[in-house]
Amino acid sequence: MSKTAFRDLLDQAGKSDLTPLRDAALNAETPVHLLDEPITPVSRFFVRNNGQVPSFDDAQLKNWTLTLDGEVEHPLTLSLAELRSRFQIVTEEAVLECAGNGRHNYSPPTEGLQWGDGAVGCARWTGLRLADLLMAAGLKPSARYTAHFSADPCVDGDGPALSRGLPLWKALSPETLLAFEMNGQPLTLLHGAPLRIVAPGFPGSAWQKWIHRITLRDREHDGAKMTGYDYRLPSRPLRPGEVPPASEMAVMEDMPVKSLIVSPASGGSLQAGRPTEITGFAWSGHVPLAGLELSMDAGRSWRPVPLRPPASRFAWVPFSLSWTPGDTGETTILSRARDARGGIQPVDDAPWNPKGYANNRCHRVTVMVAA
Ligand SMILES: Nc1nc2c(c(=O)[nH]1)N[C@H]1C(S)=C(S)[C@@H](COP(=O)(O)O)O[C@H]1N2
Ligand SMILES: [Mo]
Repeated sequence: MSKTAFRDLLDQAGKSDLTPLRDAALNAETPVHLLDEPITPVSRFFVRNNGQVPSFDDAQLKNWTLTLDGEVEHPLTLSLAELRSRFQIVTEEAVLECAGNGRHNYSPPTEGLQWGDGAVGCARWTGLRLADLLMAAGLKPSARYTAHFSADPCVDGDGPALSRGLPLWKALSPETLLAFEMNGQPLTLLHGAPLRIVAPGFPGSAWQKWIHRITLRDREHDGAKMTGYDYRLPSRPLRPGEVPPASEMAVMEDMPVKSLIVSPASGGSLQAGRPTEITGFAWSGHVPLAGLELSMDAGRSWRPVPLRPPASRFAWVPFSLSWTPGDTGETTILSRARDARGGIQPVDDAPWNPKGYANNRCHRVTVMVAA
């Protein structure tokens, strides 16, 4: 489909603010300066599709079922109404970030969508805990990994676009949900209606949309986009451009500590002597966020910024610092977040990997300070 056809689809979905990427599938990111709310509105939430967006008629949505089978004692098939009534319903805020967010920062460039920095957002997710469903079915001792199935085909129509899964430890973690609502509204089609996985801390690829079947497996799942180099990172540091054998690649199970400056917007202008608010968000995956610093001189000096605890364990944390620019001319502002294990955003290059995942290089905005 052409970029203009994607524009029309985004307009129809109320997502005119998004920037479509050049690709055969519908993929669109948020301009970073529009990520200015603690809960990203659905209208501004990025969209990532590995294949075609499926369509479901009213009867299909009404009769939707989720099947749980494989290494379980009692295979189950439940309607949406049964999923809502039989299990505790929980709501949590969590960041959803595409593994490829920030890929444009890699040098040498890697294959894959050339995302800028806006393939991320934080939403309020409502659904049931995947663990509760697995307990209802009863796990066999052989169960090791979940396998998730959806109806979206590849762009060429040949086979499923994506079938990922979760290691059992994550499937059983309380934050892992089968969600049917985003920001208090039923999921929209582009975000996986009527049912999707929410796997906070894992890359977005693990957040399977349009899910209708979960099979428990006795080994790591090997579905579409689970094997080879897809959504995998090397087990050792690489020289930029080095491609190790696939056997040295491991499934991504975490996202790195990261932050974004939302205001001022890059390319904007400020006035010398007049205080301005520098605002943004910081977050991390399974290792808690521990601190944030800003540099108003391109990384020569840093100022710590106090952070509140997140609203939910995997929500992003807003930051704000009042700054009065002194010198006139072009200035680069950087944000650098740190996690509780000493992980810190690199000022220059993030560790290179063949598919360009998990780029957490410091975000920078360049502004003009006028007299
Ligand atoms: N069925 C299905 N689920 C999917 C995908 C997909 O292509 N098909 N893409 C995944 C990827 S790579 C990401 S980053 C997130 C994006 O979720 P969003 O489109 O709701 O922002 O969905 C994930 N779930
Ligand atoms: Mo993704």
